[in-house]
Amino acid sequence: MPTPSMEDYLERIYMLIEEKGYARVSDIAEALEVHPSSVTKMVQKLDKSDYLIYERYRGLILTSKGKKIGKRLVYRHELLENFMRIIGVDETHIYKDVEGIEHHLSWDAIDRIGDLVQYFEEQEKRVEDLRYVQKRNEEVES
Ligand SMILES: [Mn+2]
Repeated sequence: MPTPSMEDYLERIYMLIEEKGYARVSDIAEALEVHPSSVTKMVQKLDKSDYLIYERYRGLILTSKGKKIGKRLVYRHELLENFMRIIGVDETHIYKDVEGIEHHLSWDAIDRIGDLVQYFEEQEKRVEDLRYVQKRNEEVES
């Protein structure tokens, strides 16, 4: 199992390759706001664990294992953002909140959140009902 930090890298590398067709050390460093030397270290670690193949002057490619996990990690992040949006979390908090929890949930919990998101998406009325409850709670608080 990848560590939370390895997960952050795999998620970001998968996204960069999806968007640009490649992921350079400098792009990864910029995206994760870390020093390029940290990226090189981690990329070597990910290579050792067979998530990717790294060649100093040719860049990196994800192995099938790396692709499979990267795809799930990107899905997980997007699902949790959708979840936050549906339950009404303010847009300014969503990204940071997801970054804070994504590594700490079981895949069981992720799948159950997936069901819940689907439950709300299937009928707009369910989201409206939730907003009604939230409005009522706000009125009680004030
Ligand atoms: Mn993330």
